[in-house]
Amino acid sequence: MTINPNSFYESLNESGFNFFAGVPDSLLKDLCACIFENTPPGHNIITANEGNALGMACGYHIATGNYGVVYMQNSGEGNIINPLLSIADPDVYSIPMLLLIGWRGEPGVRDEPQHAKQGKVTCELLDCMGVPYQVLDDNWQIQLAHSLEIMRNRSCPVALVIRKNTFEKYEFKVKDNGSPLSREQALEIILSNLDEDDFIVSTTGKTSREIFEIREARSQDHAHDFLTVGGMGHTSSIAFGMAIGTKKNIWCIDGDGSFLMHMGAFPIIAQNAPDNFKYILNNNGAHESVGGQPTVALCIGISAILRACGFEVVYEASTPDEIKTGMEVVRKKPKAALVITTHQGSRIDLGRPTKTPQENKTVMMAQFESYR
Ligand SMILES: Cc1ncc(C[n+]2csc(CCOP(=O)(O)OP(=O)(O)O)c2C)c(N)n1
Repeated sequence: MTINPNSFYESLNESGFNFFAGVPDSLLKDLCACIFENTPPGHNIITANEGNALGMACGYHIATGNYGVVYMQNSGEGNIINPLLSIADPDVYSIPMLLLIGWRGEPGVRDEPQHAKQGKVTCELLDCMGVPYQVLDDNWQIQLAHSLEIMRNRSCPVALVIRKNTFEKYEFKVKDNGSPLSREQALEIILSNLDEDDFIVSTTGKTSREIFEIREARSQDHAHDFLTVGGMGHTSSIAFGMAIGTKKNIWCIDGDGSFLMHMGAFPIIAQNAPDNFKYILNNNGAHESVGGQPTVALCIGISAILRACGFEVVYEASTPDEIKTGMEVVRKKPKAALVITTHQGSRIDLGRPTKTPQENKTVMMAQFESYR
C-alpha cells in the first residue's frame, strides 16, 4: 500500500504538527511537494542544510510548546548529528520533534553507490543516537500516534524512516524562472569550452549525471571529471583541495542548493584560492534534482556574496555567448567565478554514471599522475 501525501499531511496537522523544515529528497518528493503547497508562509522552511532545520524545530518548540517536523534524505542524518546530540537530546535540552527520514540505499533495494553505506547504517545511527524510530508502513496512523506519545512522554526527537515508493504521486508545478537555457545545455557549452587538460569537480544530483552522459555521447573518457555523487555541499571544498594539489585548472561546477548548504566554506575558499581554482555556479533557484522545490538563490545577491567572500571577478551569464565569454574571463583571471542562471527541467531518459566512484577516482588519480 502507498500512502496518500494529503492524508498523511492532514494527519500531521490534526496531530498538532504545524511547523515544517528540511531539505527535500527525491524519495520524499511527493510529501515535500504536498507540505510545500499546503503550509502557510513561514511554516515550511526549505533550509540550507538539515542541521539548520533541526535547529529551527528546537526554537519553535521552545517558543510555542508545539512539535516541529524535520524532513530529510538519510544523507541529512549526517548534517543533524551535532544539533541533535548536543541540543535536542534528552541529556541536553530534551526537545521533542518528528524526524521524517527518506531511506535511500535500503539494503536489498537497488540504489546508487553514494547511498550504499548510509542506507546500511540509517537505522543503526538512530539506535546509536538513542532516537526512537519506526519504519513507516501500512499502519502509519498508529505509528504517527505512537511517535506523538513517545514525544510527549520522553520529550525527545522521534523518527519515522520512510522507504522508497511509500507515498503516492503528488503533482507539483515548478515555477518557470524565464531563463533561456537548461542546465544540460549550459553544461554542454561549459564542456565544449574546457581545455583537454582541465579538470571538473561537479556537484551532487543531475549535474554530475548530465556531465557523465555528455562525455559518453562525445566518446570522451571520464578521467578529468570528479562526480561528487554524495557529500552535497562539499563540491567546492573538494575542488579547492584538488586545486591546491595540482597546477592544472580545476573547474568546480556547483548548484545553488549545494552552494547554500555549506556556504560557510566560501569565504575560506575565496581567501585561499589558488589561481587554478575556477568556480562556476549553476543557479536554477531550485533543488531541481529532487523535485524542484525552490531555494532562495534567485532572491539573493549570489554574485555580491561571492565578491564579498573574496572573488575578485564574478561574471553573470544566461546565454551561450555569455557562458563562453564568462569562461574566458574566469580562465584568465585569478579568484574569478561564473554564475549561470538556467531554467529547471531535465531529460526523462537521463541515465546515471555507469562507472563506480572508485573507478572514477582511480582513473582520475592516474590522470593526475600522468601530468606530474
Ligand atoms: C545532505 C544531503 N541532503 C539532501 C540531499 C538530496 N539532494 C540531492 S541533489 C539535491 C538538490 C541539489 O540542488 P542544487 O545544488 O541546486 O542542484 P540542482 O539539482 O538544482 O541542479 C538534493 C537536495 C543530499 N544528496 N544530501
